[in-house]
Amino acid sequence: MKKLTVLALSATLMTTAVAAGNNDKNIVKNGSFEIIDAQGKISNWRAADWNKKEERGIITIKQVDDATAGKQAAQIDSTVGKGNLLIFQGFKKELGVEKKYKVTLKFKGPVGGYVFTSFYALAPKDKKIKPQYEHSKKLKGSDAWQELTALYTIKPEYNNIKIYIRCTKTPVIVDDVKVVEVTE
Ligand SMILES: [Ca+2]
Repeated sequence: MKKLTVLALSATLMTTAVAAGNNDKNIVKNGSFEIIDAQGKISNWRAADWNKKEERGIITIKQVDDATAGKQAAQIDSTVGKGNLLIFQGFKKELGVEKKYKVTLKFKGPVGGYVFTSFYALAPKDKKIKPQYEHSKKLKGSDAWQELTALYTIKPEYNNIKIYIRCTKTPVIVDDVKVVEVTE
């Protein structure tokens, strides 16, 4: 088991590509948290919080053996102990078409807190369009694994999407994150 730390909001912007036409394809990379990069960090995911700026601390995403898919899951925690953290990654969507996405993930904990997801979609910068920001329902954490599912419809004018997996309290364990395009 490797432990690693990620400085809040120290992430560099990731560029990811989306394969079109296959609605079984998981758009999220490393959604099972099995892959570790050369720096010893969980690949493809970054962490942030939405507390006041002065309360930001070190957010940890560590691999743990308690998994629902594969061998490892991600445990999200923070040195400031306040919760309200998120892990995220980005992907691209074609401009000019509406797209629907289904999110599924498994989570355990946080007792006394909630887990939910958000989609934060941006338009090309030169258009100055307000972001589309959508949230799933909030599910109460417990000691048992639970599944969260959510559907998002992203409008044609947006092409740069981030998926946020959020918790209001820590620690929480997450595994088996999938985002697929719903083509109906
Ligand atoms: Ca896993």
